[in-house]
Amino acid sequence: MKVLCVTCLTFLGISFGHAQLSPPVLFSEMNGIHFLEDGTALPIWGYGWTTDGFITLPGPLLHYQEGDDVVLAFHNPSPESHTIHLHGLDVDQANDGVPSTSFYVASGESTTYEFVATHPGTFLYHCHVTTTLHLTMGMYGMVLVTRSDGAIFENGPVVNQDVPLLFSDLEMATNLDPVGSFPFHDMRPDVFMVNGKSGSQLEEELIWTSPEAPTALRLASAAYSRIRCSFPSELNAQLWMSDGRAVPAEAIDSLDIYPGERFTVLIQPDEGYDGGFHAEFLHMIDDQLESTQWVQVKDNSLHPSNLISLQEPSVDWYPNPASDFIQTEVERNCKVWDSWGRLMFDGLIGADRLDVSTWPDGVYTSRAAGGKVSRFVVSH
Ligand SMILES: [Cu+2]
Repeated sequence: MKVLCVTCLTFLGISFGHAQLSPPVLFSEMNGIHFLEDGTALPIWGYGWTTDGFITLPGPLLHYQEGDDVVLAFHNPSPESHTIHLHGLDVDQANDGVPSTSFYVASGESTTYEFVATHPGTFLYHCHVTTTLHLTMGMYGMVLVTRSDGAIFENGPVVNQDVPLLFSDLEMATNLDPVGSFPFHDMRPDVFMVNGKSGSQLEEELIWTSPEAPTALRLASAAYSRIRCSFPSELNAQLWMSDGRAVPAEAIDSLDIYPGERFTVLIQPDEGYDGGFHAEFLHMIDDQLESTQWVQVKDNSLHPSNLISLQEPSVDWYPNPASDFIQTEVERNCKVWDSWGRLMFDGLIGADRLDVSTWPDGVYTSRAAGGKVSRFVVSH
């Protein structure tokens, strides 16, 4: 199978024929800026796409399909050595990014990490050079491996969306002075984040759910704290996967996530639900509650742009797979995202077919104005 991550290249208006297909390149830098809730600009190290040109906290989501032959290209123009450790993925030793057993990517060097995405699930990646420091400076992100049929694993439950939630924390003093950082066992994080956001910034991460199909929360922690999620009963939360493998499903009202752990929790609140859940950050040594972050969850019938959402059928695309053009039977407004969650189209589909001839091969997700989700495949 082809690597899906070439989709990001379309945002530069670049389209590649098969012969010229090249993987997108992740790069590392040590001169990034991350804005805290109060507007403070904090220095970070981290990863970004060379096509974007900047690093982010957390690093970009690496999203693959089960079975993909992944080629992850990595360039390190930063002044120090880094790696990409594929945390939890079944990769061979040469590709696992632990420098002592594989290799460093020194300043100015490039490499490719290659592996097969054998198991669907939630994973992490992070730099494995002086790990404690490089990780707390921001060198981490999530890897998500999904299936094209929407099931979270073979014969598992089908979900209508995946919501990555990556927990992390940092200590401002360390980021402001990484060279002079003190013994790490004394470290006391003072910024607590979900997808790099805290407090009011988290309003951007609001989760819209549908009562008709579960939403998969892809939970992972790169934090120094222990994370405790408390799920109200109205969310009907069920634990289905742990560390990239299926576990016997069970209803849960809370979940502890230790550093490096990943879980898949399905939620399916009723129509009209308007709430969310707490994520508490507890210090690993003295168990003190350091911070509580709030993740909002609303039923999509409450969406302001959503008038008769739940009565709207999903968008039926044809032909599917498509190579040149794709269209719908009924004229409707919809949005289309690629597998990286980037908006590919936003508008009215009907008499005018959608030209996908330059879109890279892959699975695309569409959502009608009504909020229903459907998927189609582009294959050339
Ligand atoms: Cu590093």
